[in-house]
Amino acid sequence: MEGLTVSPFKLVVFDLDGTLIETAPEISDAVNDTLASVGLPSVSIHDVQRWIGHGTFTLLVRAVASVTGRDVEEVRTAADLQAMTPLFDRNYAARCGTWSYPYPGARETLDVLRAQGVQMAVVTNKEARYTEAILAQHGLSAFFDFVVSGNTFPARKPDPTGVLHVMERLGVTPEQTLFVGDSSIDVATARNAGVGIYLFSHGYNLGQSVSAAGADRVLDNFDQLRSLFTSPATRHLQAVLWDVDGTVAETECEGHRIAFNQAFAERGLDWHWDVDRYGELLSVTGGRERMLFDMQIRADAPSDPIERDALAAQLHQRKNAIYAELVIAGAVPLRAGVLSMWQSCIRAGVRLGIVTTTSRSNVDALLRTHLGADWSRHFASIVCGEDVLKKKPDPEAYQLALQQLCLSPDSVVAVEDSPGGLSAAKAAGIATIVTPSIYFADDHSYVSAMATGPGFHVSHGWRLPGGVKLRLAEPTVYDLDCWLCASTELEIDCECEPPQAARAA
Ligand code: XBP
Ligand code: MG
Repeated sequence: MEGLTVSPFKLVVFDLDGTLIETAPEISDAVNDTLASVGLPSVSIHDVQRWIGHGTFTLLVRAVASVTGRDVEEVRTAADLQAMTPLFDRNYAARCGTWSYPYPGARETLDVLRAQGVQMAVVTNKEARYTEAILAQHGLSAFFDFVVSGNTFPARKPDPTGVLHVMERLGVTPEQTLFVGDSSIDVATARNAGVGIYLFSHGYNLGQSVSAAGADRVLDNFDQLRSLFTSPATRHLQAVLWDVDGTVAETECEGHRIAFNQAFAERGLDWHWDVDRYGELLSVTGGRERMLFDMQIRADAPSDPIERDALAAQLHQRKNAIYAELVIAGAVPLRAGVLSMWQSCIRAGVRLGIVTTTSRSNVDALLRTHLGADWSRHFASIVCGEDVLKKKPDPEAYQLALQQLCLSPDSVVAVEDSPGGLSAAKAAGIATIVTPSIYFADDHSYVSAMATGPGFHVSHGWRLPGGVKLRLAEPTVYDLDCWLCASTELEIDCECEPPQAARAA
């Protein structure tokens, strides 16, 4: 796996309105005070949210154009607008700090970043007199090494001057810098400066959907940002345990099934598992066990149990050899999003484990092919079929992994693809994410999963217990940590009353 060590961000640059502070209510009041004082009708807060982003002067221009039906560019240079500007100034100064508030968790996050030695700045298009007033009103000024406002430099966002200035003064490279904003203007600014960009979905984004703005990530709240900077020692999530077949890769249909059939044919047996029959047989975990189960209905299978066992063992050995050849030839890719989730975990100091009841040789073939000969160094625990007496859905494999990692079940998350895998992890007390594989996609028995989703490469289709839909970008390890914290809280709540999520169902 390449690129596993990434330097942490040394500088975080924040936008202000809609990112750090919810300012729309009082800006809206100040705009309406101004419009009323010249006999114009008021505008809605919804409109004001769409107009925030280019500075307060432009916002006032848009408001006047909207209520008078005049052209925006004409209003911008009109004499009545020039006369209204000092009025707005007075009104906004009076309203500043009345109905605005830092978003939940913002202050705690700034505290964590400061404690981690991360430098911070604000780069906003808001005029300096308002920026300074509002940061001071909410006691946030001291957090920032630099504050760049809309009138600090001749050009404002999306021009990168403000961000580049801060980076230069702090001696920080683009790779070490993260811009956190709420709009496509922030995305353009960050791209122009060559730095990473995360957007909050709680902001305004000129009235457009934030998911289409082209950010590197969409964050739903400050908890998600904070966990980026929280050291592994203080984080809830310590390890993610991965099932292999169906979860890490779709190994069954084009891998194991083909290999079984080839092993049967080589042995001169007229046995063939088609796609549907193999799906039925997957309820039996373990390839050898699966064949023994199927032999019960085969007239040409040996009747003597010892002979039957011996045949199953020989076929299984051959099947695994053929499977390895198929995998090495590239027949079985990793499921989309798995590799980047592994990288995300390793970067965050969250350990990885393999917990499967497939044969060790199969895991080795798959991961050697995709990660290289030294694949095992990325995994702190590797439990395979040979290591346990009872295969999944028995929890033994998960219990063994917890022992090897010296972790309690509440600090790990399992990733599974099937009802049997989910049962195994849950029986070991482990919160489980299910990304159903093709064979188990129609199964609806995942109600006890911590989260269910189509795969780690997609942002849509993720659900929490009770069918609650999640709104996020593609999940990362920080989301897993948040889900784990939330699921622990839900379980505590469960003892007295059903959680909100379950009631909503
Ligand atoms: C995996 C299995 C295995 C594979 C084949 O279950 O059930 O039997 O199908 O591998 P899980 P073997 O994903 O829950 O680990 O032939 O080596 O058993
Ligand atoms: Mg599986």
